[in-house]
Amino acid sequence: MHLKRYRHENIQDALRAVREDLGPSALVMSTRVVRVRGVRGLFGAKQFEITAALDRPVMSKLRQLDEEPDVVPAPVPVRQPARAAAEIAARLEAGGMDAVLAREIVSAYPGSRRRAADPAEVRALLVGQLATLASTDERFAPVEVFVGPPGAGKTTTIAKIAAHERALRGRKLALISADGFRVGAVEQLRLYADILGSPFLTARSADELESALDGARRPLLLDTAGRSPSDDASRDVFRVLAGRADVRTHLVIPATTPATRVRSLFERFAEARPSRVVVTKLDEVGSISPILGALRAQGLPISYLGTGQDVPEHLERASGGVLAAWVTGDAAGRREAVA
Ligand SMILES: Nc1nc2c(ncn2[C@@H]2O[C@H](COP(=O)(O)OP(=O)(O)OP(=O)(O)O)[C@@H](O)[C@H]2O)c(=O)[nH]1
Ligand SMILES: [Mg+2]
Repeated sequence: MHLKRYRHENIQDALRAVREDLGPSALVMSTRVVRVRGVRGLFGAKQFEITAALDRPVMSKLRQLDEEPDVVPAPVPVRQPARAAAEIAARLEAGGMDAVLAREIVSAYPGSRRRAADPAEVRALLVGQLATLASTDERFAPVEVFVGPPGAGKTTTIAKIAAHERALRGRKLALISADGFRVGAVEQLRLYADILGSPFLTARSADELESALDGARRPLLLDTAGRSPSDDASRDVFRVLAGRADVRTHLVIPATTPATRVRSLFERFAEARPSRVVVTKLDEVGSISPILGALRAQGLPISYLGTGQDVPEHLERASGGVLAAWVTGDAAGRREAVA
């Protein structure tokens, strides 16, 4: 596979350079803002960098979304005498895990073996228990909707998912922005659609949304406005979506949300009827554990994890293995090792 990087002052120029150099079948692997090399960079000058590939790549650096991560042995040191159940629970709690969840995980461990807890077995237990917090969706719903508080990472998550799908399966998912009033917000998604060659539509009213949903090919990803869920425009969007059977709605929550605020966030977005949760900004917190406990109480499975700003690299599909890696700190360690 032929990978090349293009750096320009703005993303349109970078994109044009990709197309001129590699042709229309070029595949955009990632986009990011980087500091300009040399003296200008010292003064804070930035450029857009696009990494593009010529043919359909083997995604060697990207983890396949459906793939379980290679499970690294748990960093539970083997110690004699072996750790008892209470100690394992205490360790999980010390990592910030909600006490109820920690005790529940440990209580699933066979009582007779608790005094001789084998690290690999504890790890397997953790994976098994955390798998209950992850969604098991193998396919896209016809309409995948993303709602959530301002700046949660809705648009970025959509771009990451669409880019993965394009890279892994060559499929161009349609993107719709129901954020029609905020020019900048529309342009952000339009730009990603342009980069990926995805069909793109905007909707500024309930009627426009109905016809966009009816007209666009499936599966499609729908971006919503980062405004209060109780304002009229948001309600219009939620009303249209509530009337449709082909919709799956993800509530996007930054991992930086205090656990005590998770419940009120769910209440605020109840009208949007989310059935999945996306947890973003995992790279910005010390531990995933506090928010996991809070999410578990809400009973909605986690679909994706946002683990940084880069599109599409910083996205993982939630699974028991992935969540366990974030709980134990292995995932963050791996991320730093790659960076
Ligand atoms: N560190 C980090 N930043 C993220 C992540 N996901 C998104 N962001 C950043 O968060 C900021 C907001 O992301 P958007 O995708 O625009 O968020 P949004 O929910 O669409 O925002 P509104 O449409 O304004 O409500 C951007 O600077 C993103 O790069 C993540 O997983 N980690
Ligand atoms: Mg947005």
